[in-house]
Amino acid sequence: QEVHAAEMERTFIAIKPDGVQRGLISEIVSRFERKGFKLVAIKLVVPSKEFAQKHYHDLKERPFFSGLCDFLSSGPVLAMVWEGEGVIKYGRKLIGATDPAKSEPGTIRGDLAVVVGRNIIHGSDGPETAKDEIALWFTPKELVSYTSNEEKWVY
Ligand code: FUP
Repeated sequence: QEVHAAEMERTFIAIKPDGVQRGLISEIVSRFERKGFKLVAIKLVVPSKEFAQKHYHDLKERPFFSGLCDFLSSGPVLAMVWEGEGVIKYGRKLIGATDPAKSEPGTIRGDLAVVVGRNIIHGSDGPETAKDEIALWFTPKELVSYTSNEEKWVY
């Protein structure tokens, strides 16, 4: 089966400051890698509060909005773009439910987090937000185009 890179779906995934501080980068990145998804952009950044507010603009009416934005801007965030068939939906599946108390064991939040305010990772929830979030966090030049040797075995 031939799948062309141009048709491939992309999603924005970020390890939040708690995940970075806890040393969970390699654990989380490896779950996406081993699944067969392809990393096309990655960088470590400390977002400003204004930037965090842009990222979470959909939640601005929620009572936890300010605390959430303070938290996201409190330290380094590992921002990434992952590519692959169905990566938006399946990325959410790998991540697990928003509240780690409800996420299944085997998921990232289910295995590695306890409370909703420190749920270690973000993943785009649909094609529109994926597009917007990738554009917010990365310039087009930062999205690297390459052929991974594994691709012909994944697809
Ligand atoms: P998710 O897409 O799973 O990250 O969930 P949401 O977009 O609904 O929420 C974004 C972030 O807000 C969560 F990761 C954690 C925080 N949050 C709270 O702190 N309290 C809540 O009740 C819900 C979300």
